[in-house]
Amino acid sequence: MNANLNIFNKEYLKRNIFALIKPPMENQEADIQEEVTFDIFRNEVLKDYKICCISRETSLLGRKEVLSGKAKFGIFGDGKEVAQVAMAKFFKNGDFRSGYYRDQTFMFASGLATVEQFFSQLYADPDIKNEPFSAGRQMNAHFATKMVDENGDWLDLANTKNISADIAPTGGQMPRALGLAFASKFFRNVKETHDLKELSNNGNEVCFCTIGDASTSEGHFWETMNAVGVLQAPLAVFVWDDGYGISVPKIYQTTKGSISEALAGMQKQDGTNGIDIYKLKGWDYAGMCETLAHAITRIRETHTPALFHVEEITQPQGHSTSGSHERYKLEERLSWEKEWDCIKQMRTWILANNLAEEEELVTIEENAASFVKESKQSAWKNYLNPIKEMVAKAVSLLHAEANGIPQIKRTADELNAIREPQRRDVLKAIATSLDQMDKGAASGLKNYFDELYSSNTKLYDAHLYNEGPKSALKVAVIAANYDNGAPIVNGYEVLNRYFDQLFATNKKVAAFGEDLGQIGDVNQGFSGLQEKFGRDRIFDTGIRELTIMGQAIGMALRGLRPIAEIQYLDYLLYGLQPLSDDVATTHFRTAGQQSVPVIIRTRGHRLEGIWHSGSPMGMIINALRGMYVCVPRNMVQAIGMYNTLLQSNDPGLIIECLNGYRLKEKLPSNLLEYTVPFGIPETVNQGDDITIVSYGSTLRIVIEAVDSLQKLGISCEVIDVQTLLPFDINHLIVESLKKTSRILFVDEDVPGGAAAYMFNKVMEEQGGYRYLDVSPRTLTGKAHRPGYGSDGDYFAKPNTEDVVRVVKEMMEE
Ligand SMILES: Cc1ncc(C[n+]2csc(CCOP(=O)(O)OP(=O)(O)O)c2C)c(N)n1
Repeated sequence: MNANLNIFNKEYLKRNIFALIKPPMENQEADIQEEVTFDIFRNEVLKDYKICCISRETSLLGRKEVLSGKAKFGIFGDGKEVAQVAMAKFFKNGDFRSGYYRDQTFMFASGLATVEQFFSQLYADPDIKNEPFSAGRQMNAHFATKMVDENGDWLDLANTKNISADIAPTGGQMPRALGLAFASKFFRNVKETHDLKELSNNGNEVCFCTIGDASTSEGHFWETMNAVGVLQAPLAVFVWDDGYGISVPKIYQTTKGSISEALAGMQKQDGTNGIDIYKLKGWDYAGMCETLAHAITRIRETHTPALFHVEEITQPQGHSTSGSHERYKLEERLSWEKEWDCIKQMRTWILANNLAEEEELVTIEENAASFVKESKQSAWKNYLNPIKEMVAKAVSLLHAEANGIPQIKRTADELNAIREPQRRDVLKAIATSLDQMDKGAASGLKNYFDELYSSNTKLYDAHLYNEGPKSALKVAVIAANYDNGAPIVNGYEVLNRYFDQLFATNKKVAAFGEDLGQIGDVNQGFSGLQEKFGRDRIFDTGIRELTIMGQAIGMALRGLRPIAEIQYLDYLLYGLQPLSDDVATTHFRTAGQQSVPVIIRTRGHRLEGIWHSGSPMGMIINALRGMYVCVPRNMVQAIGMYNTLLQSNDPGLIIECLNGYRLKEKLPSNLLEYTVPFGIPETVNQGDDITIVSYGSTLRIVIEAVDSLQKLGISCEVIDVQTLLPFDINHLIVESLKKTSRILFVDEDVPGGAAAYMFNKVMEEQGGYRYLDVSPRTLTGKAHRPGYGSDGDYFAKPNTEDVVRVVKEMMEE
């Protein structure tokens, strides 16, 4: 017997019994009869062994399904089974998981996924009843649980086990994990939230996070570990260390080849912050249960984060279905992996400790195999039957309406003969046949095509944004009111008064970012408010844009209303990845089951120098489909946008004008009520000769130019688009163009950036080309960034004289 195995003895049993069975026995008397305890212990172990066997069979059969062509790609959790049944024991109601594609066993053990559902996702079944994680949108093993209902109300997350939707970019789960854990700290510390019983049990939840050893090379991992070490939030990070990132071994990934060694300086000591670090062996069931029992309790109670470096994990089938690991693993490693397969080791341990007879284990294994086979078949039937029905109906209509055209009959027969048809086969067969028929002849077929096209398009396209009552586009429009003699104040003071009122009335709101707490942000929007509302709601963060975004994501998923700040728009790039990959896809990739209403606040457009003048709007709007992008021309408009977002479940980015904080604005009297509707441009100057479309800081340049042009007898209509996403949903701009027949799009992005996007929207989507008398134009910034100083700005960004010149040219054309 191998000396590394925990052989059962009385002392060991006692320790492990309590580690293993504590959760179900919480209400029992302490001195339980040892025999009774032993039975419970034994059953618990065998139940776990069964889940491991089921999960392994799922991996083996799953791979076969891909290799036989029934699914496109497969990635499985074989080799991680034992560690994950151990981990799942301590995952309680109210807890969250932010993980990656290896966690099927954890999902099975937590009761959050069935094998049948796993196969439905492998087949990309778009029926959410069969595939409840993403309705066929995500690759297999990308899990999620439902967190909001159809009305956009948060479910009782404090009493369910919760899975934030997985994403494929390695390490992308880390920033979100920080936020999910941090939300518990917020709920614990902000007493006003203690009545939000459905969202948190006073912050007693743990966020379980999983990551592969190679993905710890990502900056996301390091930034998260540092941030959580500082913040002291209840985060449990499990590193599944199988030694490789696809083919690249960990000596090329991690300093000293060990993530726990590399992180040692972050180890929490008496009287310091930091993280607890544990080393576990992925085949050591009893050892893992024992450590986790006390470690997770400590995280829950003390909010001390921990890293579990789970070593000696294997990958029996290699990384994924994309290749075989025999290509890059040495024979020695492959045979070590066989010997140290966690299920094999757990089996040996069970037998060595007399927890079961060989026969009993064989029965468990055989039952697991047949159960997985049945689940797989059932998932396949569920997936295929609706398509077969479509095929049958299409074939019968094709025959009925072929009107003697042989090619159509052939198409029908070919469609009928496909063994594993897909929706697109049906649509293609009908579409190509309709092309050969007289228009209007095949009405049944045409109707069926339209029906299929629309229902399937919805199946694959819906939920990019909230579509129900919590859509930002459904927020009631309320205008700003002004009292007689309303004060005229600086832009930053308008914001400051608004945030003051907001924090006094909405306990779910938090604001954070670099220099946002103590000094109240670099432009004083939050000046004095930390003192008033406390450090738990308004606070400074480290310089870590990526995880500031993650902090917001996790909080928003848990029903809070974070306003997370990126100090300058130029630094949004550091935080763009989680916004693009995570925020913008959350509602879509969960088919509407999760919402992440973050508000990202930043300031940008022209000021001074290469990194305080950026307006990379084209990049942003192309990266953030799934978020709303607001470009207010002043702070009063910005507040209306904050109000709109706060009433909805949609995520949004608000870019305040960096040069607008000291400009005077009239203070509205209904700061908390008025809203700015999204996608509705505002005409800020009426005119007849030319339409000028712009937004943000450039708008002021345009207005200056318009005054000069007026003197030259040219009358300009100026339109502020207000939001780039969405863009002019009622096509108001083309109405202006109908009147003026000339149009100029002005912004300070690079050529081909957001101005080109606006141009495309108006010309193609709104059919603006029909109303043009002269060629439409864009006036943008230069391709390079502005040099420092006012002249740098003048020669790089469009200025008043440029607008005047271009408009005059267009008038003379
Ligand atoms: C940002 C990013 N880069 C590269 C990839 C491609 N990729 C997918 S998995 C993987 C290796 C991950 O290895 P590890 O973190 O050890 O996890 P394992 O798959 O071994 O469990 C790579 C490089 C990706 N998904 N995302």
